Amino acid sequence: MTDTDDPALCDALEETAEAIATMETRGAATIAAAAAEALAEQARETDAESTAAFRETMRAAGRRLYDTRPTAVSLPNALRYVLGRMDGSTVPALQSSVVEAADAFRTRLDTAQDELGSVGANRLRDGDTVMTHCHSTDALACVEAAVEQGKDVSAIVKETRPRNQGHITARQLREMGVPVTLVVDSAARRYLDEVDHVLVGADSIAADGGVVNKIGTSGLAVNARERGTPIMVAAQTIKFHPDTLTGHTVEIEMRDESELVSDEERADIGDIDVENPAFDVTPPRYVDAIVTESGQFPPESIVTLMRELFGESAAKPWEE
Ligand code: RI2
Repeated sequence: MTDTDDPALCDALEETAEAIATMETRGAATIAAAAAEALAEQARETDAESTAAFRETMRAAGRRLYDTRPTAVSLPNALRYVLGRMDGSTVPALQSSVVEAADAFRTRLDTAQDELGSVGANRLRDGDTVMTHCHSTDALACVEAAVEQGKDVSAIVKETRPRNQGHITARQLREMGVPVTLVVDSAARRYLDEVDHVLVGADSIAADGGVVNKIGTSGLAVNARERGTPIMVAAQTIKFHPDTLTGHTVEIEMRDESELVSDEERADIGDIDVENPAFDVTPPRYVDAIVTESGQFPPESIVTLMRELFGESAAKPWEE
């Protein structure tokens, strides 16, 4: 919710923040695009009469969006990109700078995903089977590019409890013409022998090459390593978490307990604790390649690319 001292925000921004918090809008890249567009809407619909008031409203908009989901770093990276380019000595000039930055950001996201897809597709051979976890537009871009290259690819899709985002993956793969086998999460190990690549996305990538992704990714990666199945992570550089360059850890989002068990079922079971972490961290030693729009990298070398992109730390223009 908005801090009571914060300026009022437009309906479109409030609706976007709510949609991200409830996961109606989800997936790290999609969240980033929606956040940038919401900032543009806020800039267009401003009733600020001074440049100071405009800047304060935009910072409040940034804080409202920032607070929605803590783990996907694409969200603060989107805010950083757009608010960091807010510039001008009049309100109309400031408005234009935000709208233009949001447009440029969204274009960059689309381009980056296409470029990443081409890189990832080169790792897939004709006849390969991938195993997916959750739903990642970056991961699916790799399969789509491989299909466009004329390769036959099939998929074993984990349903991904508790929210079953695997169903979205299954539907989108079918739309590409990819044969899909849906399995429960706990069946993954049984099928790893039939799989050529584990292919997942990421919500954040840490400076040490650790991959923060949907809960269950780390167990899948450990099992895949034991079976000798390569693990490929598709993640645009917008997923790189700049705070991890200075020793911070990535906060893992804990979601509502009712996603696991309804109140009725819970009452029936008896007095239990329930925990619902949305993400986990896969250590870099279990990851074979991180595929980005700038090429593929072993996880250990990600820190070099991160320093090039962010320097040693990253500003938080929504806090200034
Ligand atoms: P793209 C999702 O999280 C999944 O963990 C997925 O791997 C990741 O976002 C990246 O998605 P959630 O929003 O950016 O479903 O690749 O909690 O689309």
